[in-house]
Amino acid sequence: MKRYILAAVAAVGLAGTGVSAATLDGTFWDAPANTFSNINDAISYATSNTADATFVSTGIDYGDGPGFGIGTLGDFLNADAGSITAGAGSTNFQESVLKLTGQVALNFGDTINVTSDDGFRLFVDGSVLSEFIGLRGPNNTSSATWAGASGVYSTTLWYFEGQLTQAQFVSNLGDFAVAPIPIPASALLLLTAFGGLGAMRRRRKAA
Ligand SMILES: [Ca+2]
Ligand SMILES: [Ca+2]
Repeated sequence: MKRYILAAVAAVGLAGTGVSAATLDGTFWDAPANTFSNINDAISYATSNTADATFVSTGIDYGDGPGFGIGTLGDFLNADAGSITAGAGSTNFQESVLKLTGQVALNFGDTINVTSDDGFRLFVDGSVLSEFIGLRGPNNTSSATWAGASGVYSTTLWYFEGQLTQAQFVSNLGDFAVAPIPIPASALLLLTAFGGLGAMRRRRKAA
């Protein structure tokens, strides 16, 4: 009996170590000039081409430097530049696509803001919550309010930089990010482990 409890506790401990910091996973595609000027074409490009880099997003505060100038992906990502894992492709930021994915804990009435140059599309729980389709200049913000139930949801935030001379991507979405295995899941695992123990004991009695 004691052995099985220890095993259950060990299982919970392992789940605990699997919990990463509350970040979003970033993917980057550099595109040739004049490939897209709206978010639909940008997402199509990304989904049919190999990504050029990945990174870890600790907070979406990108390209907000002097003049919103365009350089490399590293220039754009500011504090997250150190997390970039580049492939063989270019990391030039002019005409490119970013995809951020992860999980967010949202309460009814939470507001998510996205300031972008150029467009973006925000998915929460598989549905579009907010978007800006085309090109626009810096410091333009789209806001959306979460009207669903409070809970933890998957999210994907697409962004593209079009042909224009500036780039910016700022959002509070990262503030809602939660680890892939939140504490309730660990508690569930503990219950499952003890449930399994009960089944084991029942099987033993039957034998
Ligand atoms: Ca490009
Ligand atoms: Ca732009």
